[in-house]
Amino acid sequence: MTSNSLIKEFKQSLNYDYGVEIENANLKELYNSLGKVLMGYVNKDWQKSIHSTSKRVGYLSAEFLIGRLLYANMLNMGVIEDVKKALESKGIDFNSFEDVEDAALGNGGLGRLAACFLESAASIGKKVDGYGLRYRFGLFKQSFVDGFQNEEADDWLKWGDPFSFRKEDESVIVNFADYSVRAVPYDTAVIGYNLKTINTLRLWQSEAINKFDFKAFDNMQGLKIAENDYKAEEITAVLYPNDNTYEGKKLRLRQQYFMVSATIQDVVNKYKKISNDFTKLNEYIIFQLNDTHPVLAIPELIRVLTTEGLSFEDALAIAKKTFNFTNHTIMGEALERWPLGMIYELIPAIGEILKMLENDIRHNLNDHRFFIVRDDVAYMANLAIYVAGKVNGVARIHTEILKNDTFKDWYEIYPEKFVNVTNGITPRRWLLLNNPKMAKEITKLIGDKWPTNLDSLVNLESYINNKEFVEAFKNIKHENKLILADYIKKHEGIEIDADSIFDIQIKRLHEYKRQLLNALSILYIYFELKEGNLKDLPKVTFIFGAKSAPGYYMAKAIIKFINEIANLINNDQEISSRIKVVFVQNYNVSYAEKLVCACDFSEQISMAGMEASGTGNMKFMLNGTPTLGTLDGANVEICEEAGKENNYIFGATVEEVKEVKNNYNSGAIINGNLKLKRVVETLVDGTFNDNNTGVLKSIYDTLYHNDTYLVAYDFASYIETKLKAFKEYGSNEYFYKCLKNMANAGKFSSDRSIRDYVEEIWHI
Ligand code: 26Q
Repeated sequence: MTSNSLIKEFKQSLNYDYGVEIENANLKELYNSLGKVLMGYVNKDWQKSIHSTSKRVGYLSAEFLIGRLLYANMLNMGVIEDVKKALESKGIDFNSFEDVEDAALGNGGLGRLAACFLESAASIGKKVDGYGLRYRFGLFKQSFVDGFQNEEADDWLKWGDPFSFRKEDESVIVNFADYSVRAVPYDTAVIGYNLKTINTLRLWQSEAINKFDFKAFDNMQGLKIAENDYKAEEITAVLYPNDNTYEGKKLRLRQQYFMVSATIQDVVNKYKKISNDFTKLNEYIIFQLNDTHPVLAIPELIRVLTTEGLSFEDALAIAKKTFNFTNHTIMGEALERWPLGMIYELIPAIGEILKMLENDIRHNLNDHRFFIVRDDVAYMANLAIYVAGKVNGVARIHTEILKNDTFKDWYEIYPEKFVNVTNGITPRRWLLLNNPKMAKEITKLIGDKWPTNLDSLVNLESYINNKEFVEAFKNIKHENKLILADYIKKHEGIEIDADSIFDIQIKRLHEYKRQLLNALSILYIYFELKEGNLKDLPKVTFIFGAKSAPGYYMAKAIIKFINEIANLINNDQEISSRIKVVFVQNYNVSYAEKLVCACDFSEQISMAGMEASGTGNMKFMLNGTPTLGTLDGANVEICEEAGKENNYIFGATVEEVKEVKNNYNSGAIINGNLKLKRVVETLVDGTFNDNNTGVLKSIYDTLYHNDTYLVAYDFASYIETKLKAFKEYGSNEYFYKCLKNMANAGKFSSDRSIRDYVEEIWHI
């Protein structure tokens, strides 16, 4: 491809699709035509891959948090420079597509992991296809009104979706007891780096079977048609905005079954074209279940195979060779369970199969600790563990907790099933794309192979004390901070100083992630400054980004609290020149790309034992940022790789947490620490205004009487470590830590994760 041929095709596409000249096309038209032209370059290779019959993996996930595809695809196709040149020759700003909405078809970590995994698999040449749901509305758009979270529908398709193709012919029918719907697949190419291979993300959209039923129309039943359309389209209308909490809604169950039934039918239909021996299905495809959300695929496969004439026993034996299961949560209350009554109401055949599975478990294990259905409730994790060949956690400490705690009994009888696969992130999006200047500097020193061989970053070790390299690192980080400051000015209307420390916590809002601990520490620092203490504290900008589930009262309260703190501090003439607080609105993948490369301290402060892995922590590390955090999730392995002494670690360990919880009284800790008490009292002493909602009082009460996540306990060590970190900022020691982290981030490439899955689980 050259920029000349690109321009020619671009013009043609604009002409065919929109009837406009390039000079008069609007942004949406330019975006869609450019996307289609790019697809034109890969479609042939993609078709080849689609029609291959080699063993593949189906990655089943209710979420794929893709973000923006245009730039990532151009990067992996190696055409960024050509496209830039072509656009600029026509006076179009290459960056203008940054206004295009993210595809936010996921909540957070689990959904973003699925997106990184698909990109990695394509980049290392493994056939892994994604199957999920094409939500009409993705994760809500967030804004703040009076400091409270406000949600609006995420109409991502208003920009068009040039990277997907509707495959009408491959539609299937999904049957529920009360009505049936059509599942229409939309395929998106997953383009590997340097076009290594091209895989497919297939997202199912629900539609009415007969869009236009003219008979009904003749009979004056126009309204009925609308109702049918609504009931069908409702299924994939919107992504549930919960993250790490379970919600047992009927529509959610419908979504899950819709997704897995369409996928299983699709795969079985294709398999039947090449073989009629279902006992060898697992030589054609292996399914990876991304948490319990797609676990109904197990009874659905059994159902479909029995309709093909197999016995239940034979079908189950095939399922046992075909499915593997990844767990992403430790919290018991987040584990999915469905009332059998609800299952019977919507999908009675699946209810029957679940009962048969329960009988099977009784027959084989005959132990009350092991069950799939109990008291008329189906336990999805138990089902997954019983049938799956392999069960994996997502970081070493997490897998250990699964084995010794969450699924202890299961581990006892099936020790060989449990394996660890530590999460990873794609270095293409999370260094090459988001931090091009740093990427260029790295390539200058160690060559250009690192994006597909991230372990080779360790070759940077020999430059860690090289003055020139350290200078370059400093300058690039500073430039990235300027860009972020500009962006924040534009989007939040707040001015921040790129010469200040950027201390960043970005992730979903959850009590266990302890944004509250961070907030209290900021208030602590504020009061210290007010009193004339902390004389040599450098200037700091505290940045938050987080969405709360709309129904999560405490999380929303904490958002309000942090916004009130920002208000107080940013408007305090005396203090606002020394510290500032910014809570960015609508934190998403694209915002993350800007924040991750402009950060000085990465806040990873969950209570130990709670964060399964974390992946944001890896993104910061890869961009040369030390972690300020607890020994939780993948932080443990980050410390192992980069050195604990090169990060800022504080707080109770998993063992200490257990110990402390035996006999914990947060009130006593607060009352025993006057500075902590002063900070906590602001929640009730009129310092802040919560518009008489009582949300701040709720936080206060929780801290005193219900401090499940040991905020009070870890407060002192957090403050100590944080202040030490700030003091060290800018020194040689500090930059040494930054570079140590970058040079040792190799393990956290999702290419490595995929290779682990291939070797330990998939064998493709
Ligand atoms: C379940 C039932 C009904 C509605 C929603 C849900 C639901 C949705 C999303 C439950 C959980 C999730 C998401 C969980 C998640 O993102 N977990 C994170 O997974 C990451 C990738 O493995 C880890 O790095 C994080 O530690 C973990 O919190």
